[in-house]
Amino acid sequence: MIDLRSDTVTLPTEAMRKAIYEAELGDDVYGHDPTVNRLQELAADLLGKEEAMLVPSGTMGNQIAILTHTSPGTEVILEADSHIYYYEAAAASVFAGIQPRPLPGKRGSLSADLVEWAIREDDIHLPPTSLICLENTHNRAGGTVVPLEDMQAVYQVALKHNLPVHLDGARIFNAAVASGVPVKDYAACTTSVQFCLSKGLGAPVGSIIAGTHQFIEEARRWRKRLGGGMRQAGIIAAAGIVALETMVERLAEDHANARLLAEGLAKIKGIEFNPEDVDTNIVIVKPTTMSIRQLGEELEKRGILTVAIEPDRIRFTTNKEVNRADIETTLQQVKDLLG
Ligand code: TLP
Repeated sequence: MIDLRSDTVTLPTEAMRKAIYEAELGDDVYGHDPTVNRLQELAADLLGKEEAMLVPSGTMGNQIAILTHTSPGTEVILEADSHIYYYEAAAASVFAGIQPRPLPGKRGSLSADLVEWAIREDDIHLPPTSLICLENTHNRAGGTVVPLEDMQAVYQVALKHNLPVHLDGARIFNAAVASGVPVKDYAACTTSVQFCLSKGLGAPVGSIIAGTHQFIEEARRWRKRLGGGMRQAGIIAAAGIVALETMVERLAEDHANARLLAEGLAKIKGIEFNPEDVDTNIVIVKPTTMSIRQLGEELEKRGILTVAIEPDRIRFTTNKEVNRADIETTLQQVKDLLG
């Protein structure tokens, strides 16, 4: 199978499996797992944050950040197509009791002016704004890199209004590799960051959240409440360390494969799509001569897995399990079906 459903389908490398086998372990709920501690220090250092914490998933990381920054009855500003709003099963409403305030973005980026406009005045009719969430790269916008200047502008607004900014940086290393902007610079315009070890970086499980010492102290309590306190979690962290130390630059290969796919797809008649929209490893297109459902099924019969992300849009996500030849095969199959 050529699995282009997501970069979450990536399997641990040999080096990861070896590191897992050899990991020095302890009980992380006591803070006594040396491998977890090593990963957390490495992650905090990469992000330029005081402290970092391992969590089981990106979703839990985002939700812990929301729970830590907000209180029930407040409002969270986020992009209308963001993962937190779209794909986390309304967790922020269920657990944090917040009201989301979705705003339209441009290629996933929120304008600082719009954010400032949406911040609530002090009025008993209105829910106080408690948090601004950003996403980089932006998944549903097509893996787009949110420009650093846009993030800086939103951060300035947040500082002015004394509000925290949480970054869903599930794929922040993709943004960094594609733009040449260090992850530290993106993280510098946030109060907290979540990133995933288990996507393009190839680790089997785990995400990191990072922020100040005080933020992580409180976040640790939320992780425990949610049942995310893990014991010999060094098993997970060991692969995470290999991911951060050896798998970041490799993301450029996924980006090159996505570009090859994008340029090939753009030449196929039955597809509406601008290849210039592709910044990283996600390619989202709209076929015009076949339904998404039928296209997905036909591709699957030919050994190619994709996901429908709208009734009329299909997503291809390049990842380390897929090589250039697989992309060429995919292009040929799509061409045969639609061309
Ligand atoms: N994204 C998954 C699905 O949930 C849609 C994917 O296949 O792309 N933030 C962003 C921007 C994400 O794309 C994802 C996962 C998450 C958070 C959640 O991470 P996990 O899956 O670890 O909970």
